[in-house]
Amino acid sequence: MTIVLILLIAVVMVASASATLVVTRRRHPGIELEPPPAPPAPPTTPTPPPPIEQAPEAPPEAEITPEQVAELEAALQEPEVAPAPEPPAPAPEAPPVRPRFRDRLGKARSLFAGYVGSVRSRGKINEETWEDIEEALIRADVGVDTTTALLDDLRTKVRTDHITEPEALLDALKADLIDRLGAQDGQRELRYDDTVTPNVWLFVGVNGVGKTTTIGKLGLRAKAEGHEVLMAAADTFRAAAADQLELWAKRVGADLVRGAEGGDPGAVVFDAKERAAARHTDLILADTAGRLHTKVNLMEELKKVRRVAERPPGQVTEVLLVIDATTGQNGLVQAKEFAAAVGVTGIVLTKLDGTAKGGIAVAIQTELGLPIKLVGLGEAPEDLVDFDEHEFVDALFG
Ligand SMILES: Nc1nc2c(ncn2[C@@H]2O[C@H](COP(=O)(O)OP(=O)(O)O)[C@@H](O)[C@H]2O)c(=O)[nH]1
Ligand SMILES: [Mg+2]
Repeated sequence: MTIVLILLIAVVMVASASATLVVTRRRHPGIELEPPPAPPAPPTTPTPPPPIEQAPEAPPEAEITPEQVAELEAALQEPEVAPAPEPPAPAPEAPPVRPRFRDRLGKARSLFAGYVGSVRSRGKINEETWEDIEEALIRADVGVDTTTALLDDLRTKVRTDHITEPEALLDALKADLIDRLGAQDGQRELRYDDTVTPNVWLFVGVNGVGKTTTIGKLGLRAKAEGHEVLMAAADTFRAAAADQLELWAKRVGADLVRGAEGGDPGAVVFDAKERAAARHTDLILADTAGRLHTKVNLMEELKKVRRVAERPPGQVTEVLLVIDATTGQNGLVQAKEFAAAVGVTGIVLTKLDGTAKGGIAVAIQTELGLPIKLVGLGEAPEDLVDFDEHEFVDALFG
């Protein structure tokens, strides 16, 4: 009996162990099992599987159908468009910085620097000193007449003020230049009469000097100052000229009046005035075609444009002659002719940043008494700045 009982217990134990083994194998095929723990658990509660450290085996590779291949190829050819990344927040635009004369008058500064250095290096004033000064002024486009006048003044000062040092001589020259370039109070400002509507500013000059660009830059400034601006494309020689002004008008947010190519520029100015008066636009910037001051018929046409612009409503408050500073002494001849024909009220001296030598500013102001109101120190809108004789002369001698 006891033997039968022992046998029975043994059979039960063996059966339970093999059952556990089968269950574990089914759940984790491929896992090497450790020898069954002793004592064996009761047959009803199977031993929990050992913690899995390995990833389960990958399922058998599925076969790829031709449709899937085609789909994949299409996906490769047409890469999924990734959603556009959020555009970076625009960096706050730095306010345009007004350029400094000394940074832009490159050519003029280097020309003067050589002579000034040479005058200083001598330690005394002698004949070579005077030659240096004369050569510097002539080469800087100041012109013979103004140079002679400047030298006469300087010799007188040397005598009366007992100047013996080169440095003091240079200071006297600077003071004289500033004096000649100086305008009377208020003469330098752009003339605007707020009792008339509209004010007309007429821009005249030879080809390519920067008339249209100056109108654009000035338009931005006038708008910022609160004026309502209308641009009149009275340069009817080429359609492209009116197109160029139209671009500026859009940028400025100004009204624009243009005529047919080859049309009457006077008619454009007439229309512009009517429109400005009807819309209470207070400032008309009128572009005109570039013309050689030597062409009599073209200068006559300009006179007519000015006469039309003078008629009411409104009034011409500025006739600005735009001169390219790099043309040197010829700028003086242009100024004389335009002044005689249409009564220039001020000068805009452009491209002082280029190869200009700057002296033409002295000649125009001295010989014609025409105030230089604005100067162009580059192509950007902020590069059109008010003329300042102190800054200009300091830049030349800096
Ligand atoms: N560097 C420089 N270029 C200028 C200046 N003013 C105008 N320009 C350039 O001169 C060229 C002729 O200007 P534009 O206004 O068309 O001359 P317009 O024929 O008199 O109307 C353009 O390329 C302008 O950008 C300036 O002060 N400096
Ligand atoms: Mg133009």
